[in-house]
Amino acid sequence: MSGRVKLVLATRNAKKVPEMQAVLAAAGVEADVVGLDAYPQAPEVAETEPTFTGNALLKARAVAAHTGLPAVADDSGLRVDALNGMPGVLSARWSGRFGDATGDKDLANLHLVLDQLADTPDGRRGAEFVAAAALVVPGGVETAVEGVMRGRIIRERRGGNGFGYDPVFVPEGETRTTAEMEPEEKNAISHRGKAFRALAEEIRELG
Ligand code: ITT
Repeated sequence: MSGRVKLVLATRNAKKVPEMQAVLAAAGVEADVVGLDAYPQAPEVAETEPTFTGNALLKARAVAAHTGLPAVADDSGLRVDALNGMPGVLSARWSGRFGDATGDKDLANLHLVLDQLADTPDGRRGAEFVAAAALVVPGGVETAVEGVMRGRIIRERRGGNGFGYDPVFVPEGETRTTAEMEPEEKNAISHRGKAFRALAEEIRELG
């Protein structure tokens, strides 16, 4: 088959739609990607699974069923070696109700991790961002892939780009945090960039 693919990206995070479009375009895949803004009635899916892949599949299945279109969903987070892989799937809500009350949950999450690592020496501050991306075709295949970006957690925030834990994460082989990089630079090495690129080949097949 050949032609333009129409896809729904199961997110209300407006930044992810152009990111996915850019990855697909760079891979030479012609696709129209729309976010959930185009489907206000789409169900809210709780991320109840213990793995990133499980949660990405839950979201993609629900959106494929609702829209009747191929759906892509991602789930991502930070795994810190010295915290036995936490916050992991709990990354977005690590600081719990305290984080809600501060008005800047991302900042509260980041400071909690910094405090937890306060006594961890520089040589043991390894961490990785992980992203799972799932593609579900109604009545058809389900595919899930994972992307990882290794790095370390520094002691103070640096940089104003990105979101979440970016200001304290320095990728392997870099001196800058991911918050000090341009979006294209980060996409080229990031967990989500890798996962979306891996899925691009599957999406090409739908055309
Ligand atoms: P949707 O679920 O609506 O797509 P979200 O922003 O909540 O949007 P995730 O569940 O995928 O996205 O992200 C979980 C958390 O992991 C996020 O809140 C961040 O704290 C962290 N995280 C994931 N990717 C990150 C990145 O590239 N840079 C910094 N933090 C990241």
